[in-house]
Amino acid sequence: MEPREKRLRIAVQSKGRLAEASLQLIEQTGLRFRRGKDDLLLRVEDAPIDVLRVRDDDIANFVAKGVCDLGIVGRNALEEARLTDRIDAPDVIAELGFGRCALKIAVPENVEYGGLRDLEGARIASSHPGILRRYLDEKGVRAEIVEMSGSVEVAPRLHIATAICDLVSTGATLDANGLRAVETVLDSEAVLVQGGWPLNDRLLEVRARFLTRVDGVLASRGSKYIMMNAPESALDEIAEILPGAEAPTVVPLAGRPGAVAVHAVCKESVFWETLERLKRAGASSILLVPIEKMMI
Ligand code: PRT
Ligand code: ZN
Repeated sequence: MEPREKRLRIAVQSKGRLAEASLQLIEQTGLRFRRGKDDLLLRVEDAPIDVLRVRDDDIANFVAKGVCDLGIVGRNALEEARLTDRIDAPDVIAELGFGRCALKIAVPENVEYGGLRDLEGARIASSHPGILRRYLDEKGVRAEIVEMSGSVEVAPRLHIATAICDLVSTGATLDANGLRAVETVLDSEAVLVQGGWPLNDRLLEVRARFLTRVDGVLASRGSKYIMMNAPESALDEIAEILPGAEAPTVVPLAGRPGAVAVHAVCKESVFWETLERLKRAGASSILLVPIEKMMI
């Protein structure tokens, strides 16, 4: 086995909501590894990188303590680890656009709620006591927090608490348990974090290359390439319609004076309505294609 400092370590969730999307992101940067279902450590084939698969609750700690160099974790778990384990939180270097959810306070549907003051003296069950405590302190609300690591939504029915504070994505769990969200404590999504531990020159380069590629993957995910033909006179109007496009490429069309081909990268969503507006402005043969890779 090579000494630890010869390979970069990236921590990801082993099983759960972030697991698949995290591995996919790493694969899209061009790294290849064999995925054994229960492997705790995936060795990248042609780069000195290991992917460590752990519980999401451990990721922030591992990166903070230098056990891993990078990690993919929910902002909620990162923030909770910072507040309850009092770690020096690793830096967030990218928001990854998956694992979106929000930490919310919810009360039973049949209970009246007129604002935060109604939580004064309440007992709130939560999977994120550190974040909830900070929120309540900031708002000047004194309430008791009952820490629960799972099934928080059953707490009111079991008379463990009168309110809950848990992660919500679709809201179906709240509905199914007769609860309604009344306050948003934190918006969250998966983030890429980096620790501050020193690396040798080679690994610094490996990390920099990986991070550049992650930027490229994220940029290409949100972008599309659009192509069309148009009369030159419509160029200003077309440039205004194109969402998030900088400096389109304009090329004259052979044998068609006054007509051009317009190519552009759109960094925002392109809807059918956008294409219809382009057509009304005079564009034709409009093609919208996904971008596979992008280096920025
Ligand atoms: O085993 P390990 O400790 O790694 O996994 P875990 O069970 O602690 O975590 P997991 O896989 O449930 O969640 C990992 C991360 O996914 C969280 O830290 C969040 O950053 C993110 N995430 C996104 C969510 C949700 N959406 C989510 N909906 N985490 C949990 N939930 C739960 C929530 O707790 C509630 O029970 O889903 C239920 C609510 O979902 P809806 O869709 O009914 O609103
Ligand atoms: Zn967990």
